[in-house]
Amino acid sequence: MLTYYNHLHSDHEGKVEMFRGALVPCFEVPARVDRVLAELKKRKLGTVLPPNPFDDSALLGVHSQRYLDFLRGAWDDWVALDPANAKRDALPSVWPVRTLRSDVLPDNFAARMGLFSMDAGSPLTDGTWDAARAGADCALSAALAVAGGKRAAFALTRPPGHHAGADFFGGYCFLNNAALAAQALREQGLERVAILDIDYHHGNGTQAIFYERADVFYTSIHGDPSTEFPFYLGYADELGAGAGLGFNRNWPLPRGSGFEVWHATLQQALQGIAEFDAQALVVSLGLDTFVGDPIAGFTLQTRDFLQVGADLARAGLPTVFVFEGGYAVADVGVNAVNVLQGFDQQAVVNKESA
Ligand code: OKP
Ligand code: ZN
Repeated sequence: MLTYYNHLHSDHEGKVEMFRGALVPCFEVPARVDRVLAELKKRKLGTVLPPNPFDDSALLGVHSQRYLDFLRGAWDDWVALDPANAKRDALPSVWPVRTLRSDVLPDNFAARMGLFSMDAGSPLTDGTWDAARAGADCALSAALAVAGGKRAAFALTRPPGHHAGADFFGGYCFLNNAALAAQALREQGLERVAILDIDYHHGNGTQAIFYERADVFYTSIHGDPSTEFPFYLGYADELGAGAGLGFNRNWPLPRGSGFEVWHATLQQALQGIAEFDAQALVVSLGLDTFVGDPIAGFTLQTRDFLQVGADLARAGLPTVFVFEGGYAVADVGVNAVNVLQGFDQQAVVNKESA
């Protein structure tokens, strides 16, 4: 598996997130990606490369200019408020909900943090921009490799991306790597791109970015938003809007669901991708469906991830994998690489029987 590894990922290292009224240690830690890299190397699963650099303009197909300008300068603005902030993560605490204005850009930093975010669980740090920006390069590099004829490529990066919208961060995400990959595939001339999101959490950012478009089909299997983050999106009745009507499909499952029901649902999601007649596939690869995940509620086992990879390969599409969640740090490497190895093994079988 051709892997683009974000060598700057550990520059983003949040200390705390707001959870149930307390600041608790972050779940989204650098060791997550370190584990995946170590397991890839242990199994000698293909080549690991640094990303190719892309111009900031490559982000504008997905994110707004004013959001990118905010994110690039946010840490310096935070420290300018008070030099002591250099030792503290920046977290938002106020948001423009219904009836408040989000068209005006406030000068106040806290106000801008709230304007461009959705939760208080996503600390912004000294290295957040550099890490997220290099992650975007990984996703774009993987997309270009696949557009250029590679069967598959993997963007191994953090922070994750699928909760980040066109102009907001949240759910540990800052730049939407999967959306960037899908948009890059479109710009390389692939007419219909499918995004399959198998993270435990619904990818609200990705869905919203493509909600009114017919050229990118988003489908996701996730914990029921009625009880699970991100709560305010991810229901089964969200089918797309305008030209995008019919090009969004959600598969919420109750907390506690196991592999049998999850796997049957995967077949339905893949069927939707086949009916859409996708020319390429982007997989938002979250491993937080694992039974041991500390912040999620499905019960997939380590061996199940091999099967998941094989099923994805059977779809027969050029595939970009983008690393998302998975917080059982000791297991996330084996689980992620099981998907990739399952995919590679099945891809060989496909080829031989073609
Ligand atoms: C990001 B990704 C736990 C609260 C949950 C948000 C979860 C974001 C998950 N303390 N906070 O989809 O894996
Ligand atoms: Zn998740």
